[in-house]
Amino acid sequence: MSTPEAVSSLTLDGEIAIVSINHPPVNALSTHVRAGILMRINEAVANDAAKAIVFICEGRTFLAGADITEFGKPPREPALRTVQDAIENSTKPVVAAIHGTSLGGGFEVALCCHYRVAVPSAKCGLPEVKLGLLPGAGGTQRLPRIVGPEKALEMVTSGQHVGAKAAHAMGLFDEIVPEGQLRESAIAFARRVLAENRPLRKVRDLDEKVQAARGNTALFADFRAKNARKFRGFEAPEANIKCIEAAVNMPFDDGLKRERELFMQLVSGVQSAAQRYVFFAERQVWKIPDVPESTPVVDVKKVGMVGAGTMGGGIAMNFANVGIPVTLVETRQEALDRGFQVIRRNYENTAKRGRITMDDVEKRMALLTPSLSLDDLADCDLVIEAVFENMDVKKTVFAKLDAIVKPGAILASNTSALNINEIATAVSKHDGIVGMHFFSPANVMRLLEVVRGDATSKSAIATAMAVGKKIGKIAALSGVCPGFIGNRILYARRLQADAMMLEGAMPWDIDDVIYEFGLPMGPYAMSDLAGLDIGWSKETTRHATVREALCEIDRRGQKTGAGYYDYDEKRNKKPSPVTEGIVREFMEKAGNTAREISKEEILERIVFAMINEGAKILDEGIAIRASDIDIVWINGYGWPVYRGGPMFYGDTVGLDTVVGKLKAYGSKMGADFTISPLLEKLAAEGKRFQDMK
Ligand code: T1G
Repeated sequence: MSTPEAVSSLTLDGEIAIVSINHPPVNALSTHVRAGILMRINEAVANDAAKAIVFICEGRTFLAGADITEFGKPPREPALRTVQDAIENSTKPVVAAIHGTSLGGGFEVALCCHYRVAVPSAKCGLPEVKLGLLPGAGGTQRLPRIVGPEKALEMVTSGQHVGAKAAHAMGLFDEIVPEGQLRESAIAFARRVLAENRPLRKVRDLDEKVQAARGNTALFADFRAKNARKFRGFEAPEANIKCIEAAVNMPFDDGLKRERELFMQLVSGVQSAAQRYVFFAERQVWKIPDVPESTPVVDVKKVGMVGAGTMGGGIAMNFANVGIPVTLVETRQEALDRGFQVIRRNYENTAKRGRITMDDVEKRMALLTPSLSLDDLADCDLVIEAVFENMDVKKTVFAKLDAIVKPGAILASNTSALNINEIATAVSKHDGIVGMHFFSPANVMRLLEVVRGDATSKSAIATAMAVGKKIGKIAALSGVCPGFIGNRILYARRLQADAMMLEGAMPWDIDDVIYEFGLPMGPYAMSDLAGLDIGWSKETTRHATVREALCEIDRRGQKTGAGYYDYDEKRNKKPSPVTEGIVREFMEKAGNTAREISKEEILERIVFAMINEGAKILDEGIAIRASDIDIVWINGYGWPVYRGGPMFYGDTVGLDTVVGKLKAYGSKMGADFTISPLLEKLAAEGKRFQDMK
């Protein structure tokens, strides 16, 4: 445990006092950091030689916020408010010198300084909403007093970081100083403040922008309406909006009280606990116990992509987006042409939305090279295969690649479920084979499952993970099993959904429960979106399932205007009497009499089966840790982050409840259903997945 003296310092440069904090890795406002700041500010104010104060941090960033690890523990003095009051009420001007990312409580401290200067690379923001919180140290009251309520609403509900130039334009930073000259520039700025006899400007006293919006109820109503879909199910965004309303309609100190009250509600709630858990889970997922950070990685300068279809094209875009050239190989010119047309159209659509320029589009397209020959991949450092999901086809491709690629090249399969170990038998050097399972659309979905075969080398694993990070994915390592982590749990979910469909719950009844729980869509709407005919063929279909029956009458999902649902020309879905008839036909074939299935049973049988499958995945060592499973389902399937993921949700419900309910449903869960021994053990011991180390 550190001490206030160890993490803080006070030095004098002539008449300017410099208070500095040094608490790696991000100068989080832990207890002793707060005490250190308070101690040094008070010393500087009491020191007659000091006429002004510069507040600066060492290391990679200015204060990056409250110490998230301290939430949920008893509060310890000094409170952040005390530190802020000492700064804001200082009799000497305090200048914040900002670099790195001044975020959350860190930026709220900066807003209590009288002036703020920053280097061009600096960023600021109030990202508490991403933790299921709100800026609880006056941020919601001070921010709108500088940038106005409209911009404040955007900033606190998105948690976006704002770059120095924009922050300066909005008045959050008073001056941008040269990169690498922060300290001396801030001292010079402080001297100018003294020389020009500038006031001790307190943000809390700036009322003009909030008064101008007073009584403007439309501002908040419109903002709520515009964002209703995005904020669905979340508690924190609405609490943030209420705080900005308080800043507009209440005196400052009353607004602070309102902010505190709403903060305390959030910080003690399940949603914030879930989102803080995910914050750390997103950092844990990169850590592989037996593949240390020192593991050598292949420097991927050129990528080969076998297959330029939906997946191959989407995957290639990820690399072009970060300036890595890709050669895409197809077997037929028209397939290659179509693939490139789709990529270009995707980029042009992004440009139309203003997220990139047309110049970016051309630069990225120029990094993509079409080819009809695998021989063109001879100099690639990484080759990713995304051909038809058939083992023989994949093995044929890998056998050809084996004879072409250079020594040390990594060969990856984008397979969503097939056995990497079997694919590896097609090549001479097995240790370079790894799974890299992207999620569709591959240029959008953040998740990458890296699949470790029995022979996959540590370097291949480390390379795949590093590539994932480079292209902006969140990568989770999986062992080999059908469906790896994500799809294996998806299968468990689908088994329960299909069973209940033949017991009396229509597809839309089941989808509605899953949608209300917080996922973007339920299993049947998801199937319609992806296409019901993945893996289906006219030649082999046997009218054995509702899905086959739908495909047989050309109801293959959204792309044919009908699947489980009927779709209008704008792809709005509605329940289909045709599907209902087919479901009833199969229900009778199964000898079932339709029964009313409660929403609770639908949710529990589906979600508890997912948790149970996750426990098996953990127990078999397919996933390293429970939180990796949660990262997979949040980033690959849209599990609501405010519920932390299926494993965190199991902990929330209580594993004893999960086991008890699964036992109560008994044979309804299916003849092959078994409860995970690990789940039973944890439940019996009153433990949580989070308690496993
Ligand atoms: N508290 C504790 N640990 C933190 C932390 C924090 N605020 N931020 C980062 N870490 C750890 C992180 O777990 C990792 O640890 C290491 O630092 C490097 O982080 C009252 C209530 C600053 C942009 O939300 O966004 O203030 O894995 O890998 O990619 O209103 O960290 O190495 O052991 O992410 O360079 C608000 C959260 C808090 C900022 C740097 N602040 N942090 O990114 O490094 S709530 C935030 C970040 C609050 C007040 C409210 C990022 C970063 P380890 P990293 P990075």
